[in-house]
Amino acid sequence: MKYKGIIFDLDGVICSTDEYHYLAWKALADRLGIPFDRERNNLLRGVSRMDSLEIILEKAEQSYTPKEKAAFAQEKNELYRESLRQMSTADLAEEVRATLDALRAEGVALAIGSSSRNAPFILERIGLSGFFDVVADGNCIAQSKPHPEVFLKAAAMLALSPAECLVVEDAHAGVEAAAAGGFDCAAMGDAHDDARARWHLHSFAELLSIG
Ligand code: B16
Ligand code: MG
Repeated sequence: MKYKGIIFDLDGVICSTDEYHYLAWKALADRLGIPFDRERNNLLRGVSRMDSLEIILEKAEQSYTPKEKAAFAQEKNELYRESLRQMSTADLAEEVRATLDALRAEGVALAIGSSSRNAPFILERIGLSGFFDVVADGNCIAQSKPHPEVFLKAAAMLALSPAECLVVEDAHAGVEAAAAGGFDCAAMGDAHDDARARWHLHSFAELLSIG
């Protein structure tokens, strides 16, 4: 492994909470009579909660006050956290756990770089609280992906430069953020074919065969 550190996105890379995000946004959009489907949901990957809400409201026939928007975001988050409560260590794939352990054994520093404010709760549910050397998440940034702030913060906390780190992402917004910050990126899932990524992973375990 030529990288000294790896910064992992959380939702869609370490675990799959993306379906829970979709179902919670879908419930809110249905209640408000706003068209929303899985294709539009892909636009929300890696994007902050309030920015996600704004994307959904682009299809609304009326405008809403900041106070109403804050209430909508809270409503969605409560539904989403209800789903997260059902998660357990069984939601961490064996392949992911084994790959993380192998990377650690190689001496690679491991970080989380997530837009989510629920990242600490998710890590706790899947048994990874305290596992990563560094957790940079939605609670410690002002600008979410595609801005590179969360990855730059994670690299700084690892005391590494962007050139020494690899970012692993499943969202186009995240691949864009990695490129903007000067990081090499390994893309998977929805972002697999993103041309801005240096590596294109079919599986998480393929990380072990990178350079
Ligand atoms: P929250 P990631 C992102 O996490 C999700 O991909 C995105 O869909 C979500 O809107 C965002 O977190 C904010 O999440 O509402 O929990 O703060 O992919 O950057 O780990
Ligand atoms: Mg993601």
